[in-house]
Amino acid sequence: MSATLTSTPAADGFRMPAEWEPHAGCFLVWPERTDNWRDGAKPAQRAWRTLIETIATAEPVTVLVSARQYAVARALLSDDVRLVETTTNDAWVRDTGPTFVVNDAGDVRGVSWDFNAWGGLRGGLYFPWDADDLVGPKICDLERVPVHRPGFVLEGGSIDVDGEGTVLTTEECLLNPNRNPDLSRGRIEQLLHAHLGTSKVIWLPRGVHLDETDGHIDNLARFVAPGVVLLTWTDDVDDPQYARSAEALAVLERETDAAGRSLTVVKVHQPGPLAITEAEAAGVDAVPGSQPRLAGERLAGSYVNSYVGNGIVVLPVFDDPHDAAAVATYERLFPGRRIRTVPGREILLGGGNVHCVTQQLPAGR
Ligand code: KQY
Repeated sequence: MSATLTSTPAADGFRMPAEWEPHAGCFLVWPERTDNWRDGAKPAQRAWRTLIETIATAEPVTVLVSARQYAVARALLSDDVRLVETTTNDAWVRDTGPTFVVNDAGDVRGVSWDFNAWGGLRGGLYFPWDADDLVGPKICDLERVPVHRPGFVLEGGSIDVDGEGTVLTTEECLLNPNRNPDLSRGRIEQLLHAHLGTSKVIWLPRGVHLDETDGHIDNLARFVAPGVVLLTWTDDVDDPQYARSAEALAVLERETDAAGRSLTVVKVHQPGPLAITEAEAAGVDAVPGSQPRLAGERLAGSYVNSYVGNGIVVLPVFDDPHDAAAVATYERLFPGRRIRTVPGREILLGGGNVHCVTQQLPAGR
């Protein structure tokens, strides 16, 4: 078993690297629960297959999969994708997996936060979540990396770092009483710094409209280089997203990062607005205690929810008029990487997107 450490990463000289730094691999979890993924999760599994095979062109991919689905996934995925039989509650490894940290010597450790399904009994999205809460330590075991257990509820999709001391997050999520009701903003900042090796938090007020995670940053705004932030945007002042993006922009325009740099903000227009169709809603099993999926409900679609891998960027597209501009924006921001698109709608129907279902393992020694 991986050693559980009692120090903090920062005290031991570790920091969370930016996603664009080199990776040793990427983790995903195979989707199967039919109260979140329509039509027996088959359309979602096809979407995962495309995503997995795209990332596998760039770095080694490991997929955690239940015993029930092992043979199904093995038949669908290419041989170089590693499958590991693991019990989980759903497929959001960005949030259930560890946040990896590195030091200058190339050592890697995991930080395994507490997971309460995005709000526990106060608005959480499913019950139980005990198997998901163990995904972080299990991945650390698999990778033989020591693990920190801060005892603090946090999801990987609620933080974003530049790898140079700055962490971006939202008040809507991290200050939500359904995560850590007894911790003040100041104490949360201390815990972030101690576990991410950061020294500056930039707090944006709210995430994407109707994002069921309570406003995860990875759907709203993310660092794409030191001093550069990609922000989901709409030009429609009557759209509920407008005020959210505009207030985030105002904060980003007046803030500086940990190194004292002003930030350049790049806007990417949101898709849609997108909504669940009747047929899509009808394909999801209605189960008490799970998030209902209702026809006509708006989806929290965003192109910001992408994955930056070795020499590649993978972003979701939606068969939407804004897709082409989003791809062009990524091509401009990442000139040295292949820009690859994957169909994002099936993942979005489950409540997230490409970034939410991936977790990078940084390259160590
Ligand atoms: O956005 C994410 N990081 C996760 C979304 C979870 C949705 C659960 N239905």
